[in-house]
Amino acid sequence: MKKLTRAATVVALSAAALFAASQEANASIMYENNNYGGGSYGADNSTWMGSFDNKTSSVKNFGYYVTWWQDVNYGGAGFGSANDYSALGWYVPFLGSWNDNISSFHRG
Ligand SMILES: [Ca+2]
Repeated sequence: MKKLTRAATVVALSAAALFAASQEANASIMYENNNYGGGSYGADNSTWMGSFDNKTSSVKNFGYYVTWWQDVNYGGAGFGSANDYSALGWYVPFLGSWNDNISSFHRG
């Protein structure tokens, strides 16, 4: 019984490690609220974010340089950075607010 418990713990830890690795492998994780709150959407690249279109309010990049676009398929105004932004409406003060405006993005 003790052996089984230990095996189950190892499996659970491995699953957690894999999940963490897959999250960090994303170029960007977008959050629907400021300060990385609410629902999230993560990917290296996305030409269209589906139901997350125009919902991003904060973003983490894990050190990757990422370019965001205000329209789908990398269209409209673009902005690139490797920084994290806890409130896009405040920290990217050009071409209007980027809060609730990102429609596509790609690494690089
Ligand atoms: Ca948009």
